[in-house]
Parts: sequence; C-alpha cells; structure tokens
Amino acid sequence: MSQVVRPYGDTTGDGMVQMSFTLPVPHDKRAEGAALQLAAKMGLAPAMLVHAAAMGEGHTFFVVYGSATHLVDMSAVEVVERDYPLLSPKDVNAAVKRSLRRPLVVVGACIGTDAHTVGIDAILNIKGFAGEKGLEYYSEIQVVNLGAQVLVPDLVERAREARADAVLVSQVVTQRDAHIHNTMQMSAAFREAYPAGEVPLLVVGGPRFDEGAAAELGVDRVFGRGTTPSEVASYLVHALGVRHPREPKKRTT
Ligand code: B12
Repeated sequence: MSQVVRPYGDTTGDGMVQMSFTLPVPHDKRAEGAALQLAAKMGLAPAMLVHAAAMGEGHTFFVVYGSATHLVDMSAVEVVERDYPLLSPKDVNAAVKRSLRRPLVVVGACIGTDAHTVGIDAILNIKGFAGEKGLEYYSEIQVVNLGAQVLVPDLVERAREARADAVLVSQVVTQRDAHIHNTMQMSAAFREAYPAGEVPLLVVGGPRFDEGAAAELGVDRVFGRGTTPSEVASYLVHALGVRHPREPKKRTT
C-alpha cells in the first residue's frame, strides 16, 4: 500500500473533498467569492461552491467541493491504538472476581451543564450500544449512573460514598472547550479529595475528545466516537489489574 494518499472522489487520487462552514457576512455574490477565497487558501484547487444559504441575519452557510492539494503521509499518522485485549463479558466477570474478589464499582455521569446522556447510557445501560450490552449487564460490575448535569463536587461525593473503582464521565458539548475545562476541573477535584495513589480510575468520553490527551486532561483514559461497552469493560479490567496486580484495591472511607 502506498505510504502517501490523497482523497478519492470520482477517480483514484483526484483529491476531491467536501467542506462546509459559515462566514459572518450576508448572502450575496461577494460572500460566495469570499467562500471560494477561503477554500483556495485551505488548499482546495480548483474549488466549486455547491451550496450557499443565509443563516439568520448577516451570516451565510457554504458547502464547497474541490480537489485538495495536500497529501497524507500514512507513515506519519499518530493514533492511540487499543493496548489491551478485548474481553467477552464472561471473561471480564471472571477477571474481576479473580483480581478484586468483589464487584467492580463504576460511577458514571455527564458533568457541568451537559445534558447529553445518550453516550454514557450507551456504555452503562443494559441495553448497550452497537449490539453489545452495557456495563449494567456484567454481573461483576456495579453501576451507579448519576445522569445529566452533575456538579463536580457532587460527583466526587457520590464516588466516595459508592467506593468507586472507576469514574466514567461524559462530555458531548464542546462549545468554548467546555469539555476540556470540565474534565480538567473534575480530575483536579478527585486528586484533591483522595489521598495520592487512591484516586479512582478516571475515564472520560465523548465524540470530540482527542484520545491522545489523557495526560493533559489529568485522566487515565479518553474514549472517543463509536466506543463500545466491551472496550470500556476490557479497559477497566486491564487498568485495575495493572494498578493492583495481586491484591484488592485499598478502599477509602
Ligand atoms: C440527541 C441530542 C440532543 C438531545 C440530548 C438528549 C439526551 N438525553 O442525551 C437534546 C435535544 C436534549 C440536546 C440538547 C442540546 N444540544 Co444536542 N445533540 C444531540 C445529537 C443530535 C445526538 C447526540 C447523541 O445522542 N449521539 C449518540 C451517542 C450514542 O453518541 P455519543 O454521545 O458520541 O457517545 C458515544 C461516544 O462518544 C462515547 N462516549 C460518550 N460519552 C462517553 C463517556 C465515557 C465514559 C465513555 C467511555 C465513552 C463515551 O461512547 C458513546 C457510544 O459510542 C447531537 C448531534 C449529533 N449527531 O451528534 C447534538 C449536539 C451534541 N447538540 C448540540 C447542542 C448545541 C445542543 C444544545 C446546546 C442546543 C440548544 N441550543 O439548546 C442543547 C444543550 C443541552 C445541554 N444542556 O447539554 C451540538 C453540540 C455542539 C458543540 N460543539 O458542542 C450538537 C453536536 C448538534 C450540532 N451539530 O450543533 N441535544
């Protein structure tokens, strides 16, 4: 396989891509010219304007289709690969029994003002996601789902009460980087509230996170778009096993 690739539209390597954006100008001929100028500066040449529509007062939405002049070097692509085995629910249950000798406690929530619970429910609720059952289905996982708009101090409190092994936080709204700020606030609060070395495993997820940003966010793992419950369950078992290879996790009061 070639190490250098270009997008595919009508013919191999023609570079065709489609892009949409909004400019803060009223819809007229000059606005359309401005959209094409932006497309050219972004490396689309030639570019065609295929759609333009007024978006309220003084704004125009555009769709542009054109040939990207940029190349992708596959050898320079960096991603976070899954570095743990994908286990069945049966294997996860057996691993929890073996390593913890009690149910693994998971506390989940959407924090801040975020009310998008479908993502965290897809991971936690028994009905699950993409044909897989959620963590509630696992006999050795005890799930406490706190729902939407949970304040960070309340999350810390509930995690302590439940003696959580892992805290799963969802952030879907990314306006003004709310997902980043909320996650950093959450991880800082847990580090402050727990003695060093006893902080529960902190896991954050949502469609627009950079999966490589765990260290920067102060969490143990970041999960992105399309995550399935078994990936999360397998990760929890792997991570808690790594942290506590022989003995059950020490609990805080
Ligand atoms: C449904 C929906 C709503 C519903 C939410 C209902 C509910 N109970 O969740 C309602 C109507 C309430 C809503 C409201 C709003 N919404 Co809305 N909503 C959506 C929509 C259409 C779908 C989201 C969804 O359910 N996806 C399906 C789930 C399964 O996917 P997911 O969340 O990505 O979750 C997966 C992964 O990300 C991951 N994951 C997610 N969380 C976690 C957590 C952990 C721990 C792990 C491991 C994994 C994980 O696993 C999941 C399964 O794979 C999106 C657009 C879209 N198509 O995405 C907009 C969208 C998210 N909403 C948006 C907006 C702006 C709003 C509002 C502000 C609108 C308004 N002006 O009022 C309000 C905000 C309300 C609030 N306070 O949060 C924007 C966000 C833009 C941004 N950049 O932040 C979007 C992107 C729409 C858009 N294009 O503008 N919304």
